[in-house]
Amino acid sequence: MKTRVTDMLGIEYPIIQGGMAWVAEYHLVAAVSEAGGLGLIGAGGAPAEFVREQIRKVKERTGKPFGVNLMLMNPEADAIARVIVEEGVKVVTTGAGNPAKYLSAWKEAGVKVIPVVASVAMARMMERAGADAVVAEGTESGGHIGSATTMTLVPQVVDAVNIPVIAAGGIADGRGLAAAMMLGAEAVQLGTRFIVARESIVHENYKQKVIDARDIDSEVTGMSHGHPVRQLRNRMTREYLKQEKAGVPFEELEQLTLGALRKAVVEGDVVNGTLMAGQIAGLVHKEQTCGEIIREIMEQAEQLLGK
Ligand code: TUI
Repeated sequence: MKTRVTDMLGIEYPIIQGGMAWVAEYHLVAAVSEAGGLGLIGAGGAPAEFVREQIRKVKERTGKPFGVNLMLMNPEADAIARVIVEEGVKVVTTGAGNPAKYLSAWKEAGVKVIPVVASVAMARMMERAGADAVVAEGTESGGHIGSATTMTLVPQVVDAVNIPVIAAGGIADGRGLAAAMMLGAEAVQLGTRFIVARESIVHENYKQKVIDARDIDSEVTGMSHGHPVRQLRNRMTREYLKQEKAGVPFEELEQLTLGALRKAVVEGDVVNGTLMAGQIAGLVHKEQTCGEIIREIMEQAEQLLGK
């Protein structure tokens, strides 16, 4: 299934891994890339030098293409943008903001730039700024989200830009990949299914929560203050939503979530931690290696698309 995205990135299959903070570290990234997809280091809120180490560790494990996801609200975003160039990273995706100020430096260094967008306007702006592709991410996704669904966003972005579009949000199997192709996407980005990958260092408790989740088990916190984050329902979301409804200010609510993603991923605290995951968690039933996940998705999609 060759597309402009597989050609541009030099990957075997049109599957890229979401840049999940704490989750997408070098073990997962190298495993996804080795399996023929594109692994992406999730810089999240990490310091620049940590990201540099991660890049070097991925290079020790695989000679295949991989990238870095830069979360633009990271206070060290400028420094990470430089590390990406210094370490010769070939692909960058960005999230939670507008990466325009880094584009010229990245383009000069030959880095392929793929901003994650949640609207047609942002996709157009990124194409004009020189982006090589965009990820159109629907509200079904885990983590920080926009409001349009994948089904509505992807074809509208496809019609609005000439650069390739990668679909994200609510995709976890071959049916999702086939559907995304039908909407005009040239690859898909998956997060939730890779949380439970065998090579993912996510704590067993968090993986089990994803595996046990049903279709309606995610909540969106932070909607009222413009920072909507999708995560699995637990005591943390109940408390957050209760306080949010009562009008507790953003700064105080932030105290609740400080360090909560780390707590979930590293410590396995599924009660007070933030269990970011997409609505498709209900479709994710077991832990598998990245190779098994990618092969299964490709076989199913190829059959459906008659390839
Ligand atoms: O970035 C993501 N997903 C994320 S980032 C993240 S870390 C975090 N943790 C707690 C609170 C907030 C963030 C967890 N998940 N996905 C890509 C994405 N980008 N989704 C939506 C957007 C987006 C939103 C607005 C992109 C651009 C944008 O434009 C803003 C502007 O500056 O115009």
